[in-house]
Amino acid sequence: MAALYRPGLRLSWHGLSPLGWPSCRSIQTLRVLSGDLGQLPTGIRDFVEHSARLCQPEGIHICDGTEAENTATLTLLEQQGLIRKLPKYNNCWLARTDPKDVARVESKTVIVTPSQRDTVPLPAGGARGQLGNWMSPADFQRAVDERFPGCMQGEPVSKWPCNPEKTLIGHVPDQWEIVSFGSGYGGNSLLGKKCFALRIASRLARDEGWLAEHMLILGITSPAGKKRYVAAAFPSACGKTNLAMMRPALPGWKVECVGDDIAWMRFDSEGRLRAINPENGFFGVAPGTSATTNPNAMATIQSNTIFTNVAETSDGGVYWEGIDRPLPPGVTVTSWLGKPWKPGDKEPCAHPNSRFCAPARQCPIMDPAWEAPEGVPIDAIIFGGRRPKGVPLVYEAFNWRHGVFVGSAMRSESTAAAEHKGKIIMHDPFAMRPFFGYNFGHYLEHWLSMEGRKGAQLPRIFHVNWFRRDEAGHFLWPGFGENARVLDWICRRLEGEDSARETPIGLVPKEGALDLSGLRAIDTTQLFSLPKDFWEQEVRDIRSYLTEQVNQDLPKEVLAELEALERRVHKM
Ligand code: SAT
Ligand code: MN
Repeated sequence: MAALYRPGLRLSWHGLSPLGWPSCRSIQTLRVLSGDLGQLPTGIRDFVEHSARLCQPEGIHICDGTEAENTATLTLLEQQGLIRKLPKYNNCWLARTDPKDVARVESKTVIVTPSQRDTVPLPAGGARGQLGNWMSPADFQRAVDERFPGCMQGEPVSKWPCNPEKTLIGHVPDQWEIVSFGSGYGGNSLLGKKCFALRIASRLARDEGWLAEHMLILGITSPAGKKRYVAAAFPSACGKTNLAMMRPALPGWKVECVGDDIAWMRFDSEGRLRAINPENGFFGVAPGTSATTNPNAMATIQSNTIFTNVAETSDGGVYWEGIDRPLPPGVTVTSWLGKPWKPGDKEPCAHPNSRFCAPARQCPIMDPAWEAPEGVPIDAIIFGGRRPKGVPLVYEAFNWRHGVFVGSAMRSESTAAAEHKGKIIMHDPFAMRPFFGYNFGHYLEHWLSMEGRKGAQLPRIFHVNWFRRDEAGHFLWPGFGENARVLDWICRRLEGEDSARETPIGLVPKEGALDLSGLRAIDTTQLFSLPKDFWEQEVRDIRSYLTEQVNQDLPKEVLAELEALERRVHKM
């Protein structure tokens, strides 16, 4: 799998890329199987022709985005044995990837700029940088020369063409260019997603004064009919899709979905922050998705959906851990590895990062404005993570600057969406660690600069944690639809309600301010407790992370917020 991508924004092609693509080995006639090269804008045509001469595919297909094209592509993939039909549903398909090609590969994802510091901060004391990978233009050129010439020649040998040893996902922000080699997995190969809509777009956003963020967008309407929109950043596989499609457990509330993964946000002429979802569908984690945890996702994926690395039932359906659906008598399961599987087996039937890919318009609760070009007005930004200990259910930042610090200090249990192993608490500032398109210190400056924008009505910033556990390891909060109770408190805070009390880390709901009616035995004392020893350790960890990793590029405002938190925690 090799892909070259140039977003069509302000496309330019200089004949020879400034990086200097490898020279073509032979100038053969290009075989266009479908579409008309002559109809393409000159820049795109040059790019296609150059890429084809480089990679030497047997033919070129120019996409037209029609339903007929979609059907023909699915049929071709089925004939080649790459996908199989799931007869239980309407136009649903199963793809089993090479077991070595199942997640994003952060270690092989690079940003190419002449100066290293434009891409990443230089860590203190020679520590290994954790905020992205920089590659020099010369090294990148060599890497491209090694991989691309003739890479599309001949028949693919394996059913799932990939090249894990040579995988490389390169971004050249100065040219708005993405070069991906060796992986067919979502975030590595759907280049409009993380590569463009986050990494390249975050750089564009910095240059042009807007924000490209790893955030869901949802609309929430109160029983009184007041509608608000919020954007929320959580690391991958932390329940963003579940929150974006939530069925509120509180009577009278309505949630509508604008997007579940990426938000592009800019201030309009009235100073309101407006957000659009740049995606057309959902690429959600299958395990854990069920009629209980996310009924709207389950409704969305009944038709026109491609499943990857889930298990298959003998009656032509799908299956995964946490689907919460007993197997009908006589129905057997084949695992994502194509092996017989039965409940109780040690290995999971679906890969933990197995996915569904479905059109957004099929979600029963898409917001009427989800495709509105002007975007929806954002009143609150929510940060969150998977924190088993110490971090309360919800708190509000004191102000924008404190909120930016809260985003910079985000941490979460590691995710199956990347190659990390085991459950460790990882720093994931703004849930953007794998997706920054430029130096994180400069990104922080950019966020801080929003405060100085004339007329900007800054959204309020909150932090949530649905995942706190008690001593015995049980979740202290039921989560899912019950999270509407937290959104209710957030909405009341936005209305100006005096329902918060100050703590050293931020503003938490006053006693009784969180609507817990109808919920059994919630231990709010534990849920909101702030153990001093935990927070002392937390600020130590945040300090060593920010000072070591962001080092010289850490804005003084963020350092000042950290020091203020240290002082408040010290006095606890
Ligand atoms: O892994 S993907 O980038 O395809 C999806 C995600 O992490 O949100
Ligand atoms: Mn994501």
